[in-house]
Formats: sequence, C-alpha cells, structure tokens
Amino acid sequence: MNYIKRPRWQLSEAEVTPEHIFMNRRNFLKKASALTIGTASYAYSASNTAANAEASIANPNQPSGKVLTHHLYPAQTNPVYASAGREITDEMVNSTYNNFYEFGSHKEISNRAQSLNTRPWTIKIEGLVEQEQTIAIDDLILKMGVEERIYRHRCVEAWSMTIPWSGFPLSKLVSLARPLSSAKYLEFKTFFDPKVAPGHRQSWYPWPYLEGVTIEEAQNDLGFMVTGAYGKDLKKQFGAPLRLALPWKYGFKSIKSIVSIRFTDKRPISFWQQLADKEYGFWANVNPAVDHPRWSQKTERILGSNERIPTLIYNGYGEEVADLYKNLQNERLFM
Ligand SMILES: Nc1nc2c(c(=O)[nH]1)N[C@H]1C(S)=C(S)[C@@H](COP(=O)(O)O)O[C@H]1N2
Ligand SMILES: [Mo]
Repeated sequence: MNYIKRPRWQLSEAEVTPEHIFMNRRNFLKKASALTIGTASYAYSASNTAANAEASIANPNQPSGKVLTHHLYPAQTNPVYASAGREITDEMVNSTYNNFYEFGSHKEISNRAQSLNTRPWTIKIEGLVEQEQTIAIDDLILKMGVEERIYRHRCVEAWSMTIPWSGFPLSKLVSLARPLSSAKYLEFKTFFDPKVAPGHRQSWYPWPYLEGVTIEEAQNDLGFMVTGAYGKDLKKQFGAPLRLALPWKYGFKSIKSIVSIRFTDKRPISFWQQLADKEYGFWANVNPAVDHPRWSQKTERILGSNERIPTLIYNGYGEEVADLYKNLQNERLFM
C-alpha cells in the first residue's frame, strides 16, 4: 500500500490507479493531446459536453423520469486530480458501508436507499442571487459537463476511503447562480420525504439534513458537485443524484441528495451542529491535532483494509485550502 510518502503530484498515476482505469486514461490522454496543444491547454471536454447538452435537452422537466445523462460516464479524468496518493477503495466496499441517516443510523443502508426516486428531480438555486432558478438535474449536469477526480474522504468517525468521483466543480455552480455581493454563504439542503426515508420519521433529528460553506470555500477549485462514481452515474446510497465532496473537511460536510442551494448572508447551522454543537461545528476541517470530544483524530482506518494511517491536516489538501483560513484563527476551524 502506497500511503503518501511523497506529495500527490510526485506520484505516478500507475502507483495509485487500478490498471484498467490507468490504461483507459492513457488512451484518453493520447487522444486528448492529439487535440490540444500540450497539457497546459488541456481543455476539458466541457465544450464537447455543452454541445451534446443543447442537443439532448428534450424537456427541461423530465416528466419521463428517465436518467438522461448515462452517456456522460465514464468521464475524462482531470489530470490535476488523477491521483489521491492512495489506493482507490473497492467499489463494493464503498457501496455497502455508508452514512446516510435518512435511511438509518448505521452503515448498512444501501438496500433501503434504493427506494429513493432520483428522477424527476430538481435543484433550486435561491436566496441572494440575481435570479432564483429551478433546474432539472439532467439539465444541470448537461450544462455543467462532467469530469472525474480521485479524492480522499475522511469521516469524522476516523475511517477513510479514496473514491473516483465524477461531477463538476462547485465553483462552476456558483458562477451559474450569479450571487449578489451580499451573499456570504451557501446553504445546501437534502430532500425531505418521510414516506421514502424511514429516518425522516424519527422526529428527534433536525431534518432536513443541511450543510453550508462560505462563498470563498465554494470558489476554491477543490469543492466538487458529485453526479457519479466509479465511472458510472451516482448510486443512491452515495447521495444520488447530486451530492457534495469537500475532501479537506470531515465527511459530514459532504451532503447527499441535494434539492436546494441557498445563497445567504447568515452562517448556516448544519444538521450535526443542531444536534451536537459541542462536537460538530461549521468549519469541520480535518486536523489530527484536534481530537473529537469522544475520540482521537490522530489516525484513520482505511476502509477495506486492516491498515491504520496517520491523519493529515486538511486531509492532505493544505496546499490547496490553507490560505482560506489564514485570517480565521479565532474560529473553531477543526471541529
Ligand atoms: N443527507 C445526508 N448527507 C450525508 C450524510 C447523511 O447522513 N445524510 N452523512 C454524511 C457523512 S457523516 C459522511 S461520512 C458521508 C458518507 O458518504 P458515503 O456514504 O458516500 O461514504 O456523507 C455525508 N453526507
Ligand atoms: Mo461521516
């Protein structure tokens, strides 16, 4: 196992990527470099997918209930995030060990989560924006295009995985939303449907699941709106049809099955913060030096292996995100 001894950018893809993906990527990069001039101008297929998009938006409200975006996967890998310096977690392991409290407060929710109907599905963009909008999920995906990124995922419970997500940068969604200058935060909300989600009938939880980030965090390149994983569109237990991935923060920030994104001037109070403010805060950046009140955060268990490894500050993404926090020393940044 190849736990990060060198920074991510010094590892070769082959060291961290399963062979078949590696080979596909090689082929893809060959094709890509035939089309573009060098890697610096590696222009994502965004224009490509945008062209497809215009052609395939048949009905913006998708009354058919069909997924109209299967054809976008597997997506091209963004070379900047082609490796997370760790082995990718086995898909079966990942698909059968999930936190999704809407379907139960344990990890074996994958069967139950299949009752979630993810089409038709709309996303609301609301609050402090030039114009509020409601977008059908596949229209949004086609408009944004998709790419693949390999990210680490560190749960506050001290286990971790490495996942090949597909999706689009959160920053791109911020641009689409055209926020007003008064907008300081994004507040994300999960669906609420007690008929479908047994957890929603447990009234002691502050449903719907809610999370937030600052607009600066949302504009950082690492924030990712996930629409697929392992080269396919997103499984329900992963938070289909749209979830967040913020790999430098504890996993609970990566909210699943999003129905609305509100731009606001008030700091959102997340689901977990409402439940236990002494244990979970707004920032929730990974830091091995700051223990959870009930356990240590120094190490993490790699899911699907017997290995325990040291946890890294910002989950190893400090280079990308540390600057966001340099003037916030008085905040509870690490819980
Ligand atoms: N709506 C919703 N989003 C959620 C959760 C949840 O219970 N409900 N759990 C969070 C937690 S604690 C983690 S670790 C990740 C788990 O994602 P995974 O099941 O894909 O590993 O989802 C996060 N997003
Ligand atoms: Mo978590």
